[in-house]
Amino acid sequence: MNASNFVEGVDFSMYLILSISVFFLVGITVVMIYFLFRYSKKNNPVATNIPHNTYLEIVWTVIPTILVLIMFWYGWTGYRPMLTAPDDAMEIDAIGQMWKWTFKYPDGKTVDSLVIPLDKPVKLNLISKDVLHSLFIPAFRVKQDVVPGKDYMMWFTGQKLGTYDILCAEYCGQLHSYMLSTVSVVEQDDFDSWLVSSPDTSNEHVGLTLLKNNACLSCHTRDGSRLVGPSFKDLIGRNETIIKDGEKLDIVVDKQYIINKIKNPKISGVDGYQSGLMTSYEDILSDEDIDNIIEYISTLK
Ligand code: HEC
Ligand SMILES: [Cu+2]
Repeated sequence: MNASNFVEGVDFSMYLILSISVFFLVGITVVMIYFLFRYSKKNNPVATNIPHNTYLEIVWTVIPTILVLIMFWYGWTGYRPMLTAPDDAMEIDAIGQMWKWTFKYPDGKTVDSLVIPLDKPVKLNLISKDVLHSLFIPAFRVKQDVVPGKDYMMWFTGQKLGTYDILCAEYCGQLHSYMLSTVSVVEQDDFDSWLVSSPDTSNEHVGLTLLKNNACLSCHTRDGSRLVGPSFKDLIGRNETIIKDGEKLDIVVDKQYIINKIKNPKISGVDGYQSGLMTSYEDILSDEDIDNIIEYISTLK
């Protein structure tokens, strides 16, 4: 059984086009080498002038036309079913942001890696929070751009139990290659119990869970090392230079500064870091969430 319902159509047209191409590559090369000897000056001292050959010209027009149409036909029939998802498909939001995939199920369950039931069509609504991404599941033979402000979707049916890679296939900045995830195809029963289970975050600080779920840790570390953004370690009370309205300003980081930064990151930049990468979390995090984040950050010493 193939990993998804699209493997057969995509692979067939791939192998068809590849075989036709290999056939002509080898065929033309062989004929070319043969002609090189057969019509060399030694073997064929007097050249024949052939002005026209209607029969040959019809043959080399009609045959390639048919071949191209065959390639088109199988390419199209492999691709067309991808354009319309079945009505009974389970809809999941797939959210791309620098540099993390997040998947949100109809009941609100939000996870980093996709889990889907065997033999059930799944439709992913592709949403980008910032720049162009592209959701690519090689084993399923599906790939679709994720464009901010546009409603794109992809659908598929997982037909073989297993775990398959998910990648971002559109260069989206420095840590593009970190946008890895997986899709696990499981039995319906296992899916049902997985869906109602909640991940074990009981002994994790709420603030840390929030940092993980909102991709903050793709850009900020907890151990003092520099990533795309400044580390959260020793952040509160840190003396630093920020850039506001084109001017440098020395500040001491406090709670209010962090709140402003999370709600409206573009209001100021941090000296030595590229600004404009962080997007606003004003509509995503509640004031309570932000309090929890700050409380957690203040423990990072
Ligand atoms: C795409 C990368 C990215 C993500 C995701 C991101 N940030 Fe940032 N953040 C940055 C960069 C870059 C800076 C520094 C430049 C600037 O201020 O624009 C920054 C600055 C900050 C600052 C100010 C730090 C300082 O030293 O002044 C805070 C606080 C912060 N981010 C918190 C967060 C939180 C909380 C989240 C998640 C809810 C988050 N960031 C998500 C890239 C990111
Ligand atoms: Cu990406």
